Amino acid sequence: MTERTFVIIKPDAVEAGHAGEILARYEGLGLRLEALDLRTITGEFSDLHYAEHLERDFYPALRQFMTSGPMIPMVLTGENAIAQVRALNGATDPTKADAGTIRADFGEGGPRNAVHASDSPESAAAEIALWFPAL
Ligand code: FUP
Repeated sequence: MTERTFVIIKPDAVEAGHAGEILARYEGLGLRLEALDLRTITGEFSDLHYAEHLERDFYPALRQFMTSGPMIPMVLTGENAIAQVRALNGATDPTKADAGTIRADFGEGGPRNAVHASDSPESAAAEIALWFPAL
């Protein structure tokens, strides 16, 4: 099934100079770029993106991190794009991510886990509408 997913190369990975390698790994899955930007967001925009996490104890640190510098949001299209990208990204906690995944290789821990990706067709549609409304 050809589908779209929404992905962010987060500020930690951009700052560390890993954006090109991470993007190459997504392209290596056979996925195609449909939109891409270098963008710094406000706290209010972070609240919209992470609406389901606003009340969580980790959210203030996550919000601080997500507004700390430029990130690369993108839309990727291809066969089983959502599941393929989630598998390549690895577990949310980089210390628990399988060897060879993006988070194991580039994540540090806490909110600094290198990447974000949609976890369902519904979240992909909502995130693409929020970040790339022209699509
Ligand atoms: P994921 O779907 O893998 O991005 O994970 P979540 O939506 O559960 O979490 C969103 C972000 O919050 C993660 F990328 C990292 C951060 N987070 C923490 O900092 N601490 C936690 O305990 C859980 C998540």
